[in-house]
Amino acid sequence: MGLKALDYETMNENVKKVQYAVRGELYLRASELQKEGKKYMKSTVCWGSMHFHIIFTNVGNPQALGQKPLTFPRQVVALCQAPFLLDDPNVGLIFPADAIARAKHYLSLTSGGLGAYSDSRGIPGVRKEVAEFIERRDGYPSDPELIFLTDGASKGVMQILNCIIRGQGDGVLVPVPQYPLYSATISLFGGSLVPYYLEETANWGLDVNNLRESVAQARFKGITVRAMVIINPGNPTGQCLSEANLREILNFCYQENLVLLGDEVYQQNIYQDERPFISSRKVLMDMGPPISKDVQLVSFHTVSKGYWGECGQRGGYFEMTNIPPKTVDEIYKIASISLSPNVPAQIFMGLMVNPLKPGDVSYDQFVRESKGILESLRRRARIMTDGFNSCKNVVCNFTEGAMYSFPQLRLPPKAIEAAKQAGKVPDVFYCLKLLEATGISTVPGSGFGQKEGVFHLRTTILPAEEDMPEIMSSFKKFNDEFMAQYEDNWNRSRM
Ligand code: DCS
Repeated sequence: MGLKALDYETMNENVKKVQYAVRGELYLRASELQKEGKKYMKSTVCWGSMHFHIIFTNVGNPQALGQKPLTFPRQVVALCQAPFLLDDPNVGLIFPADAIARAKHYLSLTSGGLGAYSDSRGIPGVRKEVAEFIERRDGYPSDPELIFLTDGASKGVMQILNCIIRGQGDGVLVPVPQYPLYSATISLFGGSLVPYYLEETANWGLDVNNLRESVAQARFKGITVRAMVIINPGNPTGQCLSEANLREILNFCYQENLVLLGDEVYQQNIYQDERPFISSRKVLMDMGPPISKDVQLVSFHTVSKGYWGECGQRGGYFEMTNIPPKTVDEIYKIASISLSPNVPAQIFMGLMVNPLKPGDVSYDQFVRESKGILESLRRRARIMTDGFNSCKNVVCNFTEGAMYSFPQLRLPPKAIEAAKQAGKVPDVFYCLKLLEATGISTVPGSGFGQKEGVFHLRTTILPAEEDMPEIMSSFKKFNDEFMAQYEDNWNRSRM
């Protein structure tokens, strides 16, 4: 019998090519160690001086690291999930009046409650709430017909890239370092990734001259560059783009005829005051015609980030600007193949874009909870940056936004040699040793892309604030010993 379609040798090569480091080798090893650690704990054996316990800082998954969900949205969705509670005479004893009212509102927007498919673009009433949010945020009207709700921002990004990439000759400009959703999806759809490098010494800023250079090189290879991705605030780099920079980018897209994909999932995660978040769409509209009427823009948002951190709910949206109606119809058709985005997640999205107002019964609690999370993230961003910068051979830009710290590791040549001998990329080697020594599970910089010969790791800033000092001191102890060990060897071998 010959090979079958799902035998490894014959399956779709694009699938095999995909790499996704956030759940890659390091994550798998951390999961194994966690299982082993549990065994140790059961037999009350300690590993080193303390129980070995894995700190998963590889994924921006706040609630997995102990962040409590906001109370109000959970109350509303609980009532939507169990609408019979609304008929219970005691419901008012457990749920506040505004949660009850909001649950009734969302149920009235659905056709059959949370157990029924919605329109494939999402519930019209929720898309209207998203449009109103965008209008309040940017000061320009937004059309609900051009907003699609999705299962997390990821699904939206995949849908749009699918519509752009026709084959290997089509290129998409992607920042390096980047969140591997982009590299992985471009591989999956058989397109070409065209990298543009962010400037580490300029706090991961984006230099338009680098873009020109990248496009020129791609064209030389026969690639048609069709779109450009920006991640603002950046993952893994944490930088916030200034308004002036966004203008340059939009001008560039206009001149080069590129669709701009604006990944703005971290728009609420800002930890400095010099560069508040400004959306690509607002800047585009501010620029006026002809640019504002010409540049095609798709912007993405999610309920997974911000102070919501509702990653498991899988709620997102994208908004299209200057996309012709016939294309929108095609995108609708493709969305219809999956029938409907998650309906409970759509309610979370509605609640995120249409939050409580002063005077609502639950308002004070909501503000207390959300401010508490954001202020703590701001402090944690500082603790991490300072911690990394106090380590030997480590330099780290401040996390201006998003949820990550991305320190550079200046690995001694002997460490690079040792990695080679172990058959590992140097930063993978470092991160594995870090994991084994401390339980801190990070992602090597190579998973996001970085300049040749330069090494990083990515960690989230999400571990509980009270655990941070201990995590950073255990990191420092490991790092300084690691660096000293390989520097010593290096110096000795040169003597
Ligand atoms: N865009 C960026 C820049 C992201 O960082 C993520 C998730 C997404 C989109 C997709 O999020 P949702 O599909 O949940 O809306 N970030 C991953 C990361 O780097 N760590 O955790 C998840």
